[in-house]
Amino acid sequence: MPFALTRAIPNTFANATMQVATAIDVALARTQHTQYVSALSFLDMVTRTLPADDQYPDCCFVEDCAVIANGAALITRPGAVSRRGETPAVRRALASHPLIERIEALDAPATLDGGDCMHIGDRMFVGRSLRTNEAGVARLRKMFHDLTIVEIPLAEVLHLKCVCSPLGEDRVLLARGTIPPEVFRGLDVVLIPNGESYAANCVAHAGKVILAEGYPETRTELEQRGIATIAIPMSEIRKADGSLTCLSLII
Ligand code: CIR
Repeated sequence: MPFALTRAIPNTFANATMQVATAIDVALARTQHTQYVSALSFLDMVTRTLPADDQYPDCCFVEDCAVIANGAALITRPGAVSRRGETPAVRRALASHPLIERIEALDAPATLDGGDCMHIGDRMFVGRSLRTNEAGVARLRKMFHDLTIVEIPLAEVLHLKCVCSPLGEDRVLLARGTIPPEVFRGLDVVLIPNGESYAANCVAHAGKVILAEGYPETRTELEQRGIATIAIPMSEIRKADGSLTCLSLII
């Protein structure tokens, strides 16, 4: 059974880095986070939620703190200085997990956010964003030398997974008009309208998907392929420029 690590919403969440809308309702964000954790159970995952740390308003976005593949975890050095102190708690939690055999950490000047990394099959796609630099990508290559690392230049979005996410081992969900589909050669690319690009970030496992509420065309695209969906409200998480994958690290 897969394991998902999450971290609670801190009291300081309204001060999150890179907000895309104002007036975050922290209490509502907590309700939405609880719904997210319950939805992970719909995907048959075992969950563990770390306590929040009010020193770090973005600490619920654990995805950015590590990249996990094939039993190895690379602890990142987040691109936003305000987020660098989030990683030790995540490292401790991963270190005690029986499926993690190797843990290494990024050193300065490298920066890398987990939201820029997407592992599908024998490839790891990595976005070169404002958060992930060349040294970060080089370290990723070294750590995951058994995978083919495919670098994707990014503009206009915070992270790679703002516009795409894995739908299993051979399929990817992608917002039309963002990354050229040819980048995902050999995969079944499920294109969704650019107007629904927020829904391109979903959490998939075992033929089921959690997606953000309010994206009917994406939901239909998925269900037409026989994928069971659960849609959850994400309004407050989104205001902090967060989406579904950002809230968990899955082993
Ligand atoms: C940040 O600016 O880092 C946070 N407010 C949002 C992080 C979202 N994480 C993700 O997409 N992986």
